[in-house]
Amino acid sequence: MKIEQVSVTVFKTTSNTVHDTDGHTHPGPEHDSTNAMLTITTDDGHSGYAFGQPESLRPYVLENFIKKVFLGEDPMDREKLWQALARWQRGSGANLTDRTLAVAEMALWDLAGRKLETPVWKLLGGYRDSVPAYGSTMCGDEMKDGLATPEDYGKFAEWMVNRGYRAIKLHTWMPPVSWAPSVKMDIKACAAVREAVGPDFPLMLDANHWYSRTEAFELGKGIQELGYYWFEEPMDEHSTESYRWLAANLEIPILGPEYAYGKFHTRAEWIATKACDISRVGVADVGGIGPSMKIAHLAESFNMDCEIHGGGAGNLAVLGAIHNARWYERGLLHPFVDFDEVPEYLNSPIDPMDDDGNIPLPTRPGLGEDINFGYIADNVISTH
Ligand code: LLH
Ligand code: MG
Repeated sequence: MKIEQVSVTVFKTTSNTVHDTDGHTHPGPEHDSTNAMLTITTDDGHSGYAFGQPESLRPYVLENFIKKVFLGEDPMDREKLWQALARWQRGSGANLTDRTLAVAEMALWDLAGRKLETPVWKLLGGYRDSVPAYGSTMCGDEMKDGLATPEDYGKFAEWMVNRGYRAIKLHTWMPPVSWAPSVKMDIKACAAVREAVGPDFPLMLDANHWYSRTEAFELGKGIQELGYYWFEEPMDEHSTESYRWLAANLEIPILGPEYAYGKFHTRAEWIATKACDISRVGVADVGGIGPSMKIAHLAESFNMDCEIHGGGAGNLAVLGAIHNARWYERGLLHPFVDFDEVPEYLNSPIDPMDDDGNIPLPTRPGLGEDINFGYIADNVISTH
């Protein structure tokens, strides 16, 4: 079996979220948006699919890197193909990103699963057939009845508990919110949520990512008194030493790194230098499912949990195959956004959640996405 064709379909979608000037997601007016589907097909008629941002799969990237590495190769040689792409990143002039690697590698996994008629999480070695979810809020805003005040967070937390979420993570206010960041306001929001959900409900905080050490320390102390379960990314993650200092000075577990570059190498440094108590990986952050599994296993060797950043098919596959992660991150949630609405390019959601806060692992072969090929065909913007 050889890869015969690799192509990208860019198509129109509808979105009701927007990004601010720091890249945070917020509710917005309904507007046209775009998505891209990478398709890999073999000489014996098998296909694999994965979705990504059109910019990560633009013609230059497809022609100069993905096709050059993939065409004519056995799609089951995932490690060989991933290593070839990962090595090429250094000399790619920053064109080949971890996000591109992740989409390309996920399409290989999807192809393998479809060919073998098995879900990817089972190919990886199944551990569980469902996973509890935590509700992960959007960052704070200045919208009336949105996430503008500590009381708004408290009210929304009550809604999340009633919806079934098994834990809650707050993203609090960050620039460009006019008065943010504010340690005092973050602690007030965390206190309002604790008050709303009671003393035993698991809560986590992912606050402004650019606090100083002293600010991070003050905030960490505040939420450890409120019985929060983990403290995530309060400072720039490229300073491992700052996190080592924070972890040494606080009792609350420090989780990370989430966005720091360097894949498993960076996670290993954080664990070895005691910069974190819980490791962190997301398939889009580290270049795919394979490297995510390496990181989860690395953490396991240190008796450490490794919590998964973000949702979607790839992250679910990893969660289905590891034991050292407690929750699926479902979101980002906001009072104005119906997260249960199915995106038009799918026939059913990848992460439906029952009233007890459980997400079943998909039973479809491959990554398990129920792709609406008809919608995509009707809304093509370009193919390459
Ligand atoms: O800053 C943000 O908008 C969020 O932190 C976002 O990146 C989210 O993906 C996250 O960190 N989840 O854990
Ligand atoms: Mg985070």
